[in-house]
Amino acid sequence: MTAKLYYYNATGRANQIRLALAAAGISFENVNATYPPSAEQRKEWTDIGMNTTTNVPMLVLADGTVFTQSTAVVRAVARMGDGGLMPTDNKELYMVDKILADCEDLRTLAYSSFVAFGAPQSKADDYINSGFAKHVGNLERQLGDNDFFLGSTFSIIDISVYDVITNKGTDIIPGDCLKDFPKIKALVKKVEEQPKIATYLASDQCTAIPKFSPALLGK
Ligand SMILES: N[C@@H](CCC(=O)N[C@@H](CS)C(=O)NCC(=O)O)C(=O)O
Repeated sequence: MTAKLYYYNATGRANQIRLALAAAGISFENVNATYPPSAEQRKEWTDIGMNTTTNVPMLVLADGTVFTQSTAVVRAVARMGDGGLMPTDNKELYMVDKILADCEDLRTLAYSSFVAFGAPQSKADDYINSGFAKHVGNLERQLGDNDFFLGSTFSIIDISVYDVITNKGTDIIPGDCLKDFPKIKALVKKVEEQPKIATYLASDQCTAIPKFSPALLGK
């Protein structure tokens, strides 16, 4: 048995978990539901994840251990496998929590700006024209002149930043939304060059999943 990742045939909140699994060397299969999910589908998820709120993305390990809440799942994965993705030093652990929270703020802003999910076009335009840049600027400030957020060591932070910058930025915002952020742009390239990430990004498993598109922002 291999690990199973329950979600949709979409990048979304599962994307950073898939990238972390790949970087940790944990093989997994996607168990995709159609969107929106049916009542039967939700019941199936609830039977496994037990949450009466939300359950997907949900990771079930080969031994049956269940993980829900994407930001907790991504940390759990970083502590597993052979990727060395989670530091042990207290100051670095704070940085992990801090930057993952920064990424989550940007994800939340992006979702609330999606015309396709009911936001007015003016909100999507604000995201494109200033909201995204405000958050990326704050990430770039914290990256500074380092190769990675923890200095020279690639970690779970870089994966989460990569996910949010691509999935909620370069994939959906027309033009070069990183033109004012050369350090984050360089980080994106460095993450893509990590051997396990590069292998995953080129895999059929990854390319089969449709990326988010500018249509989400009405573009
Ligand atoms: N805070 C949760 C949010 C989960 C969530 O909103 N999941 C969405 C997809 S991104 C969903 O469709 N959930 C339906 C369900 O779990 O029943 C997380 O980060 O995992």
